[in-house]
Amino acid sequence: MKVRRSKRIRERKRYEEQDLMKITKSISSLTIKSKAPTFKSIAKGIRNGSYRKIIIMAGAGISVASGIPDFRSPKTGLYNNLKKYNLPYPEAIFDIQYFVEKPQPFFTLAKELYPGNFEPTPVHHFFRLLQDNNVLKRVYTQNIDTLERRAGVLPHKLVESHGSFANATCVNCSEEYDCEDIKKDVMKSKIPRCKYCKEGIIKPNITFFGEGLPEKFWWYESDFPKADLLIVLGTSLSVLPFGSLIEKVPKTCHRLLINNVEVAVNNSLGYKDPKLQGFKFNEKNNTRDAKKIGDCQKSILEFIQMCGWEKQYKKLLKKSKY
Ligand code: CNA
Repeated sequence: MKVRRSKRIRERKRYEEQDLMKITKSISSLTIKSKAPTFKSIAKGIRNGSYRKIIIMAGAGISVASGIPDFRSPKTGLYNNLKKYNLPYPEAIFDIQYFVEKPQPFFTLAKELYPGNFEPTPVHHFFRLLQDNNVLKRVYTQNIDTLERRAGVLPHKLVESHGSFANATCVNCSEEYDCEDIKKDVMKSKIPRCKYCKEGIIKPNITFFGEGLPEKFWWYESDFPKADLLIVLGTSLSVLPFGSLIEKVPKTCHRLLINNVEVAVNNSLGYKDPKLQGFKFNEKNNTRDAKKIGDCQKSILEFIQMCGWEKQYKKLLKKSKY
């Protein structure tokens, strides 16, 4: 009798242990289920109003479709096509020391890139759609082509982090000019000179290597901690400090990369600061990073559709006066 009782106790204990194991397993599977967002789930989130403070980080890749080459794309990127400028190193074209001595290569390029020659792309219109739907916190662009403005992104919603062609300044006396004031000279391949001090070169307000970033760039310090979604498009994220801003959003903020190659994955950029870790797309513990690899224009058209903004997009295109 005693033996049977202790056998029953042992069996019950075993069952209890098995139950406990099952519960533990289902809890851990629940943790795994709180997994990362996707391109699709983020679009759905925008559609149902889950994201209301969206920050955009954009780069040269978003303007390639309008005819402006980016920097680093193999074969087509600007850095691979600078032979005609006879530069000591590719970055010299945007180096302030070099510019002051030899401004011609920059102005030859400026003639090609001057605002007015290019139209915004679907990605630029998408920024406008975010703004019109009151979910845009801010667009941070590295681009100098002013296409965000042309798409109707309002000045207070836009941070041109590396400056732009919109205005220009005399490097000698700091007199300010509008881009239209110097356009004639640039188009005639003439170096624009200041009409006040008579000697200074008038340089478009693009941030060159060796110059400080525009005041507005520092808005990121209060913007990024408030974001609930970060969308990064058409950038290699290799220019710092801009590239490091992906780390400035809260840990709970979803981050979506839309680019034709993966960038900044697991500190692939080799940031020296250990806090800069990059995207975690492929890691098991990823709970916030999503990616859509491919042409950003195609991806954004798909995204616009998934957000339920197709009609609005078509209307916007019709209304645009380009
Ligand atoms: P980058 O380093 O050349 O990177 C561009 C990224 O976009 C790369 O990862 C490309 O693979 C990717 N890309 C290119 N085409 C597409 C496409 N169609 N779809 C998806 N992805 C694509 O340029 P960044 O912007 O990262 O570098 C910062 C520099 C570039 C800034 O200082 C800018 O001033 C400068 N820049 C600006 C312009 C412009 O204003 N349009 C043009 C060229 C360079």
